[in-house]
Amino acid sequence: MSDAQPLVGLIMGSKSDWETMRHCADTLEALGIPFEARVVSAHRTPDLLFTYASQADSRGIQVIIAGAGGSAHLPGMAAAKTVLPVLGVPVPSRTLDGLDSLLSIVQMPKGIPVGTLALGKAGAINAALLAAGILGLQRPEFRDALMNYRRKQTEEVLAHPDPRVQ
Ligand code: RP5
Repeated sequence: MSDAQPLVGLIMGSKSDWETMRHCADTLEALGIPFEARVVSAHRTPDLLFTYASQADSRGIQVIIAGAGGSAHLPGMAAAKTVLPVLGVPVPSRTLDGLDSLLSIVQMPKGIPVGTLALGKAGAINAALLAAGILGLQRPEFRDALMNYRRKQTEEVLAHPDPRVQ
């Protein structure tokens, strides 16, 4: 992680979410986007969540990415305390395979939006890419990093057209 002012606040409900959310952190790092990573639980540390979400804007955070599993209130409650864009990543749960996480994050009532990504690793990576797109509206270096990421991804597919060859 760099010493630069974090632009993305990457929060998650538990240390156990890191196995999924580290893919988001890796992608932000690859794109050169400064971020901070914190465990902030809607249920176990509700006061910390309120403080974090309500102060993020004034601390210079521009996008919040919130990953949570089970009865996953973290993204929605964070969104309730800030007008920053909040991207929600449903983390696979042990009992219901993450369907609980997905439904509790995606099904926000009107008025307080959460941009919900796919369940698990794909959502974690895509949250970072979407954050790059948002930040890239003002910061051309992040837009360029995103375009470069996608160009490499396309080249990688085109370079290996035969699915039987590793
Ligand atoms: C949620 O409860 C977390 O986001 C996590 O996905 C889930 C389980 O947490 P642990 O019991 O593993 O700490 O708050």
